[in-house]
Amino acid sequence: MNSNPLKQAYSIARQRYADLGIDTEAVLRQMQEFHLSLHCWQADDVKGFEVQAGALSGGIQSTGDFPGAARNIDELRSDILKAMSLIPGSHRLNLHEIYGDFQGKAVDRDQVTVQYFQSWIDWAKANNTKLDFNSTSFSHPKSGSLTLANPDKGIRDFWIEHTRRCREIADAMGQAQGDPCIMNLWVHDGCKDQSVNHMMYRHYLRESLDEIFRQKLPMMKDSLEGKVFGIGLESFTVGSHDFYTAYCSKNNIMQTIDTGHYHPTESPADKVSALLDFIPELMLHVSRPVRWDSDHVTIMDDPTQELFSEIVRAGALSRVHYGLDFFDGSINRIGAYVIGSRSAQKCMLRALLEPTRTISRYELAGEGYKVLALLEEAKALPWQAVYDEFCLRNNVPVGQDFINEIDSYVAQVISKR
Ligand code: RNT
Ligand code: ZN
Repeated sequence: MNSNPLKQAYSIARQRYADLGIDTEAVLRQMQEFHLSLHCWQADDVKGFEVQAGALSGGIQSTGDFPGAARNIDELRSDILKAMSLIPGSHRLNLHEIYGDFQGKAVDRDQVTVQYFQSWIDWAKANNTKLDFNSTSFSHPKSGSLTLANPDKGIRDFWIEHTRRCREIADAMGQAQGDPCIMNLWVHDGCKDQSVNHMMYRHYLRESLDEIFRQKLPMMKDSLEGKVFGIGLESFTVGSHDFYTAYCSKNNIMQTIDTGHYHPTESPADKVSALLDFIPELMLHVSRPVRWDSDHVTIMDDPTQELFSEIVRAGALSRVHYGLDFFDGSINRIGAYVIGSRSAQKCMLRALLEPTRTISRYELAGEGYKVLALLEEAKALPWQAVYDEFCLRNNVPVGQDFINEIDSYVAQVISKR
């Protein structure tokens, strides 16, 4: 794209925002410090690299069989780097335990150690990125419908051991990168149908977590992710949002808000200010539920915009970790990363460009219509010219130009798979 008209558009936008007291240069600097944590599992439909891998379980599903999914660690790394090259700024990579470099060895989940992630640590360093991590309790013969909350002590202990080891791996990653690695803990535990032992399951989950968190590890941070239901686990979820809100606030632990994990009319954005006075930080799993927790690719929809706006309005930018969590197997997967990431960035950019201080003054003065007026005007301000400028400064394609780049990657790389 010719950069002259883009530069002109930016300078007009800069003036337009300045009239409202917004410094777009300062916002561009904030955008540069806004790091997403790209989830590795969009690249291969949540399969991972375990030699003994079974089918995806745990109540989640990637639908579609678009050709070209990454089949091994080299392909996945190459795809992630391609996607990152089309997203302005610098971003982290969020790994699940099943994406270890197992080198053809069957390593069971209660045997995993950092040695299987050493090549990831080296890769991250070589590519100037940082890692986040997730224990993996799904897609395993012992996954069933209950893991950390299983009444069977043997099964519970197996998953406690797995999670304990994952925390050590996360800590080693954090040490290597000189920045804490966030380890997200999500377990699918629940019941398909009516059940009468809810209190017992929750008690076991609580006990398991207490045991897991007994070990203090300075270079990792835990985050706990609840949800409403999973496929085949529709009637009851042990680790519900309420359960983790209570657990996290009592234990001063970070909580994960996955935007697909609430009732359809419940607002994930409204959790931000409700939680942040009680828990230290938040992790996001930005996703897009379509009728259920379908993990469609993130777009600039109202719930996503509202979420980022609430974070900025709360002054909580640096207390939130920005993970993505979608996995659509029905479209080009690099395209999925690029669209989802750029859309999340655009929502953040719009949030940062909001004339919040002025709106707040109106609100406190009881000038309701002016609040509404500015919020409505802000929607149509030329934020897109600022995003284009952000892309230009980061040497990544502007607008739809990334489509050509993905097309040539398909021709040169993916079509040969
Ligand atoms: C499932 C949770 C969880 C997973 C990943 C793969 O509903 O959102 O975060 O998507 O761990
Ligand atoms: Zn999630």
